[in-house]
Amino acid sequence: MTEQASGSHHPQPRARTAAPAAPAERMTGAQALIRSLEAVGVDTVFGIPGGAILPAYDPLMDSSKVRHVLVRHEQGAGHAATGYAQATGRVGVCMATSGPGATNLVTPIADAHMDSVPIVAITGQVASKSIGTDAFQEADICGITMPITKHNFLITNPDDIPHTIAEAFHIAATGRPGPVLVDIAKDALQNQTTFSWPPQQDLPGYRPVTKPHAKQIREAARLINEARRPVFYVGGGVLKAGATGELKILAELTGAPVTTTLMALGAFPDSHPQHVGMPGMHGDVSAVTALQKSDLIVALGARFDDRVTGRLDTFAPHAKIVHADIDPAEISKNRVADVPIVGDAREVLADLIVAVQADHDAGHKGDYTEWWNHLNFWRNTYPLGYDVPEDGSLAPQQVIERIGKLAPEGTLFAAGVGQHQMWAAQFIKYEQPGTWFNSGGAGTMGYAVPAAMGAKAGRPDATVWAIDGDGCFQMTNQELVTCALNNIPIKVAVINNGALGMVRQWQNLFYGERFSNTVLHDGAEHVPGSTQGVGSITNRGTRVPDFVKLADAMGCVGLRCESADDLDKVIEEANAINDRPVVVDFIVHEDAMVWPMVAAGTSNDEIMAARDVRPDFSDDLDD
Ligand SMILES: Cc1ncc(C[n+]2csc(CCOP(=O)(O)OP(=O)(O)O)c2C)c(N)n1
Repeated sequence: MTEQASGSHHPQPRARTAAPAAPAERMTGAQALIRSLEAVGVDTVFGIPGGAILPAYDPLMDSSKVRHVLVRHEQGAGHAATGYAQATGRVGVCMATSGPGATNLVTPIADAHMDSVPIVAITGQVASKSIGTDAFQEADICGITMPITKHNFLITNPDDIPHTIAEAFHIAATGRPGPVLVDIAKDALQNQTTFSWPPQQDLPGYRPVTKPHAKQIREAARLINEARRPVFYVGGGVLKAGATGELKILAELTGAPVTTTLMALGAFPDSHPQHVGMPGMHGDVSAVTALQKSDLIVALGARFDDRVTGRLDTFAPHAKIVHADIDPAEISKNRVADVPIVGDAREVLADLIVAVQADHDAGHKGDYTEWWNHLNFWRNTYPLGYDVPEDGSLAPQQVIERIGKLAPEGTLFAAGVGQHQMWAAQFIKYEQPGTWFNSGGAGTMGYAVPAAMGAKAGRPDATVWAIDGDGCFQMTNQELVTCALNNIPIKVAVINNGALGMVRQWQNLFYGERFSNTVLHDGAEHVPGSTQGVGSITNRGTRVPDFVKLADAMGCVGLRCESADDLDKVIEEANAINDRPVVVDFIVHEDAMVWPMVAAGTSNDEIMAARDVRPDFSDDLDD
């Protein structure tokens, strides 16, 4: 079995196992590249050809194992590789030519780096003797991507192709996963080499530690059982390690509350009684406050991101920190750990289960009854909610909530960046791992459509909804053409508020309602009853472009929904179309805001449950 051969929707990067040995054969570097991709088990590559990478596209045409999906923009290829990786747990692959082809991959590579997603980007480079001469379409993509890749390689000798590809996939998928770039000079693709498999890998110094230290585990278990107000702070690393089963066992064994970050939604069922919600800038009051008032935070595959901690020097002032992460560089980076644990989240959790149980058996078990009284009070007093407009127009939260409710079992959701992303995190219930993808670290507008495309290409059996904003959608919607032509029938909900909503929200709150350059419609005051343009019920302005016509022009079905009365009917219509991509233009109110909110740079203590609604915390926990 190759490292990619066994399909599972669980997004855990696979460890490598060797493919059967192949006898040495003479061939071009380009042929060796395709054979290497086949050997590591690649089944899908997203890309666009061009001069420098052209030699690789010729043998690619003959591969019966590797499907190439011709995208419309390299950014789409990169995010598709990310979506594919997140949906399948395998390494995603994208390919581009030199110069602008490669630089168009920079954003998705940076995005994958911030969210620790295993992808391999293969780029053509100008011929080796031209490197450094400002040759046509030359860009130093290794230099450019140095800080945003886990590792990158420049190949100028065809003999290096097989082992470098093997190493690239190994690095991308193991330890803390991440993007690896392989830049190959054109002459290395054209020249002859000898191909044999498996190649000899040479990665001195690359030895990710997966097994946690027993002493640290015992210490963590002791703290868990001694704590009065513990919280499990679960990050995306738990999903990547495939550790959700172990997490559930440990959580139930201890009885402690669990929060799952934006990158970890689905790692612990939203409906589980111990789930206190998502922390962060737009997290649940209960989750933010649980961390803030805790006396012990057990961070698992999470990185104390500023969106979670708020103002760092006021974050969780009474908490001791157990921090488990596969990447030692994360530990004590933002918040000093009392108990640092380096290891794979699955192994950490498995060992913690044994250690906590041993303490219980010895008569030491935490009593969190009092803590749960507080948690339940916050949970019940400040639940998520939204206002439904009185004029019959659509509330964006309601649209997203209904899409979640009406989605077939096992639906995958990919979001763009903005208000709709936060509402998709808040109002869709995630019960299973690997069902929610978004650009958490980088916050890349334009992520949703191509990521959904990649997810659907990797998991054709699953329904895939992209929840997108009208701003985001206009950045990468051209990949719907790719979807239409390649039988990748995704569904896209454009939450069309006629504005760059999240930025507008900040202008609303922090810039005195001066809406500088956040209006996407034509600005015209709507005349009631007018048939001009779209958005004839709600709001002002004609929405340009008309997304229904645009969808139609791209070979998709275009639907529109403007009123709450039609909402379920339109969503069900979209759910029933499985032979083509569908775009639904949901015309929603432009004034809705995302709540709760911890304003950037302020303390989590300042969380606002809604506009002018500051939760009242009894201070009896601040001892
Ligand atoms: C590539 C990129 N450019 C700019 C931003 C800054 N930004 C964050 S959210 C946002 C508005 C998004 O608007 P839209 O897609 O309509 O979503 P909404 O917030 O209205 O739901 C902008 C411009 C970004 N995150 N990414």
